[in-house]
Amino acid sequence: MTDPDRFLADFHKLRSFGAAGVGKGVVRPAYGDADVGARQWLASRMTEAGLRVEVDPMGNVFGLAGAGSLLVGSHSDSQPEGGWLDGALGVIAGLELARAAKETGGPPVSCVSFQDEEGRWGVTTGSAVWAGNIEQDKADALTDHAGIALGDARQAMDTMVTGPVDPAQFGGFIEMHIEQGPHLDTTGERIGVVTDIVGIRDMKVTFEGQQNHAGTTPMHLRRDAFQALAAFNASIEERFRNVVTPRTVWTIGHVSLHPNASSIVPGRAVFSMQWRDADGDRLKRMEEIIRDTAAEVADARGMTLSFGPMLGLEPVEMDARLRGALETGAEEVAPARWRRMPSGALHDATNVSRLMPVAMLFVPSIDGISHAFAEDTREEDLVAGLKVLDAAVQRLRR
Ligand code: HGY
Ligand code: MN
Ligand code: MN
Repeated sequence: MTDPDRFLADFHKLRSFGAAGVGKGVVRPAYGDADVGARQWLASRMTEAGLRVEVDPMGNVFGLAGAGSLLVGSHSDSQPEGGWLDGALGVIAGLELARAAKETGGPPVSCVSFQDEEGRWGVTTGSAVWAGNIEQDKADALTDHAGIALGDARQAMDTMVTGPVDPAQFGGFIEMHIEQGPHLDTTGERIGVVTDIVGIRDMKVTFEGQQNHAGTTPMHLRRDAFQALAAFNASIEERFRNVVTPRTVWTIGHVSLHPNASSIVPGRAVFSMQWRDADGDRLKRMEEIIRDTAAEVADARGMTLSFGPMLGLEPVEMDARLRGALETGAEEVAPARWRRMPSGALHDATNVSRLMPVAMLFVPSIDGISHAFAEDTREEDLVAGLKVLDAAVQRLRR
């Protein structure tokens, strides 16, 4: 039997690595001291639970229970400003299920914490490399916003690495997560069983103009990289209108202006362009609009334009058998207070679906807030999610 108190205690302990900000905030970016410290602690908890710890070259930490086991987990790195639940929930739930299975002699459960799910270097990088969605040498060449290469950063975990971890030993993967959106909180439902996960595209765009004096350069002679970015943004909002649906999202979340000073016409703007949708064709159409619009803006304003590597993941559907077990578990634990729903956030399950059947369940996010210090969920809902997962694992054994 899983132990809710032990589960919650481990959860609060994990939060102490990188605890920050008000409330239950966490700053635990991939390969930083807090992240590596958390992974060392997780490995020790897995060992205490009788699991065999293996760590692959990316720093994905596995607690192994043997051939044919179900893999349960998520990620323990965070956004630059994150909450205590994103990823951590699935990791600690996996640890508790694996531990309970060892204690009771139940069906074997292995657990995992994937590395860099939050994409300091890309999109769900640790599971992407493990699943073969991106080759290790290509991933190693990616740089974060500070210019640090993944290949250098991952050396922070070298002492923990044991070698490649064979995916063939797992019968399937289940990831529990917070919803990170408003739907369950708004309806008062307690569990979401995921039907599918959207696809994503993400790339850096650079406009290079002419750095110059902000007092003496006449407006008509400027080649202002910020103004190019502003014009690009206004134009894509307009051009996307006939292409997108209410579920389509796009974000310019990171902007770097050079040299970023009040009295200098900016010479360079580097920004992230990310878009998500459940339809691969629509993602492609949006890419065309982005590339064409950027080229037109660059042309009209005398800019040099360049694009970084485009990273992406395709939309994926959840496995019917695993999903059915979660649905039955949800009805047992929260009768008539659960729903089927798509995921607008990306998850490690997308990558793992290349290797084995996958499924996911959600618990509510208070006020729908995530990727922020204010992220939270009622503890009774965290425990309800654990119980659904437990019920599903028992059912899958039969
Ligand atoms: O951005 C995402 O969807 C995820 O939290 N990495
Ligand atoms: Mn997450
Ligand atoms: Mn996240």
